[in-house]
Amino acid sequence: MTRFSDPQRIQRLIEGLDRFTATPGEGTTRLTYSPEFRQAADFLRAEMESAGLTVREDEVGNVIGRLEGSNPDLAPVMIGSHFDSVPNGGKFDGQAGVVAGIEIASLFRDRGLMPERPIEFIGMIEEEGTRFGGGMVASRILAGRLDMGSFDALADDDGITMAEAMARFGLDPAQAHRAVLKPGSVYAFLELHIEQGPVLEAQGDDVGIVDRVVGMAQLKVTFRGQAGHAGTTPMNARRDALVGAVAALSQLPDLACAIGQDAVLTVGKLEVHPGGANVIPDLVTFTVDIRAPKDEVVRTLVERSRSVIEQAGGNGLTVKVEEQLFVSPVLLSVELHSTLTRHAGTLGLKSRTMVSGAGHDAMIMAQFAPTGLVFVPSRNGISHAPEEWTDYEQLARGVDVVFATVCELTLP
Ligand code: HGY
Ligand code: MN
Ligand code: MN
Ligand code: MN
Repeated sequence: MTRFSDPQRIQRLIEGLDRFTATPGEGTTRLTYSPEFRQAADFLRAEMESAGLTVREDEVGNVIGRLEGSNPDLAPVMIGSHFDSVPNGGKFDGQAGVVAGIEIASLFRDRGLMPERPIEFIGMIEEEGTRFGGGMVASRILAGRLDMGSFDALADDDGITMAEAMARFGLDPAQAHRAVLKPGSVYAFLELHIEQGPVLEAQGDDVGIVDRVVGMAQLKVTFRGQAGHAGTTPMNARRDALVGAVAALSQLPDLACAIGQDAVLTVGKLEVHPGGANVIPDLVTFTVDIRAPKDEVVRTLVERSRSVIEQAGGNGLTVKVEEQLFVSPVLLSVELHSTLTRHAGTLGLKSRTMVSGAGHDAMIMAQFAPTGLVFVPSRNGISHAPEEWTDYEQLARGVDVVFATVCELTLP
């Protein structure tokens, strides 16, 4: 079996990056523009430079390394993923794809390979949306699919807008529009990502070559009532925001079960304000994450969720439903899918075509440039948790598939 990449080098990068977390010992928590994020960006810059790349940070904080081509005017192949995380997540989600890029850059350096077409290696911000909501923010900016006014609208749980957070990070939000890529400025986008599911491991496959990504929507719901004393306010005189929210929450999962068609619905974030045991809550916010392979199923589930939520309002409670993200199902490049599959075969690897139930920057970039997405196995299918794991040998095999494909796309 042909092998190119070095599992030990990959391990050193993954473990090096994993030092930068707000929750050491309890998984990876790296919010965009946080101190840990700055340290991780500095680490990536240093590693990209030692891999022989010229490195810049763009106007929104993406870290981009460039390997110049003998024909620098050609649109580059871009390889990468994100290096922000969910709360208490794993050290492979997104990071494996950024590390894969650096390993590929090292392979080009070690082998003295001079591409004709330039190659760019990117570590992206805010794919998870953990801090500012929605998600896939970097790729939506790059692909020109995020309104530039969003930076004043998106805010974290402390009310710090993305624009303010950018300024504190040393960026100028007024310059963010310069991060938007010109149409045609990326020849192809390739992302390596952990599967985050059980299929590859269960089937004994080495890699998954993704041909489509399910559609997804994310809602932010706010119930507003009146705070009050838990002991002196009669039950019939309350405007308890939590009662309204619970009435809605108790019905939402059944909507997904009823519609079927592989639809899923998750309420992952729930905040009760002010959070005192003896205070009637005046404000409850929660998120609703909806996904399905078919666009109309996502749309229907969003609408049904919205009406259940709104019906739980009234009786003195006001309800607000904000749609923070809506991305239709995406088909990835058929040509890149077959190139990646062919190289997996040539490398003696077992591959399978897969649909992705997880959203990825690739699903946004696929609307901007031919895009390929390669999965490597996740142990027990676990992700978005500290137990997330992929053997470095397995990761190296995925890197080899991307490396062989990048060579085909860029070498003279
Ligand atoms: O939510 C997702 O599917 C991805 O992890 N952002
Ligand atoms: Mn994730
Ligand atoms: Mn991810
Ligand atoms: Mn992703």
